Amino acid sequence: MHFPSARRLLALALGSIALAVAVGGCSKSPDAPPAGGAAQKAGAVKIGFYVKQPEEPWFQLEWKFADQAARDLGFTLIKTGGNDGEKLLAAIDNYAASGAQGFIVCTPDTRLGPAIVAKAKAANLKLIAVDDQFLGPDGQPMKNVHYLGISARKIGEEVGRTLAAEMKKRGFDPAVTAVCAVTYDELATAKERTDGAIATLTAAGIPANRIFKAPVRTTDIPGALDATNILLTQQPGVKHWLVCGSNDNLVLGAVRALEGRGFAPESCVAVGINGTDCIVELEKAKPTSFFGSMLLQPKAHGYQTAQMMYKWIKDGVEPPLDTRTVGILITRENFRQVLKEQGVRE
Ligand code: FCA
Repeated sequence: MHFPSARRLLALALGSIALAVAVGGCSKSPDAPPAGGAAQKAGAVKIGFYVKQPEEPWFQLEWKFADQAARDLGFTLIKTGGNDGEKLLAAIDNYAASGAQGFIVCTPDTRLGPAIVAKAKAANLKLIAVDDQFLGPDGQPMKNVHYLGISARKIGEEVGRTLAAEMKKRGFDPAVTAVCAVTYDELATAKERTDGAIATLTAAGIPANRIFKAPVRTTDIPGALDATNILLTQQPGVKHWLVCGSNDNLVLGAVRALEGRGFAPESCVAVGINGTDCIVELEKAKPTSFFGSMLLQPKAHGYQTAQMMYKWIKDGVEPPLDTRTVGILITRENFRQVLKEQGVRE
């Protein structure tokens, strides 16, 4: 993930607003045919769907379910992705130019919230934020922007409970057991998840000085592998690690780091979040330290957001401002069944 300086962010935002005014101005003109040309039917609904990390199975599933909504309801979906604020701002121009009436977005940087809102308004595009809630100039969540996300704290707490229960079940000696929380505190939903896990592990009796954070620089498996390796070097005495993180990939990176250091799979317990990016891991013939994951609801995040947007555009039905989804624990024992029940897998 990129961290543009405050000045660069401002320049980006101002530039994009000017552009949006120009583009919005054109597409609103009653005389000009909408860009997209003759192929576009009058009144046809077009919806953009931007995701920050299109390589993550989580986001691929969101798109897959949004595509399903497009087929069921009969609208055109324009999918764009990339972990780059400039790419997102350009995509919004493109949605407007193609005659879309709204878009759903998981932004690469939540601090771009005010710029995204300004651009959407100028181009007369309806807007729903998914997964990552926008932050206002005061650093607080923009509660006036429609949002669908997870109950991050509660889901994190469930991760913590699962880790504490496994520690007990396996009889780990508390003197040589510690927590590795792979964190990305720059993103509110990510921080709430690991804070929740840490809070329940603390309540379960793990002392604060046995809880370590491994902050990532990039939110992917290599980023988590690097962050965890630093921690493992600093704490050579730990025999059993309880691993939590803000999503599957960060926890998988930690599991790979533990393997690299020779930890036996059963000597550590790792629990992810998403449940969509760890299926290959759970399918491995030999168990790894990756015990399970909190499966989220990609269908709600993809299909439901697209449906909300469609109804808003077509029938003027405004979606609720804040919708939160829950998670279910999947493990090697139940994942096939639960993924099926939840419609994630056939
Ligand atoms: C964030 C994470 C994703 C997913 C989503 C619900 O955007 O980066 O992996 O957990 O929230």
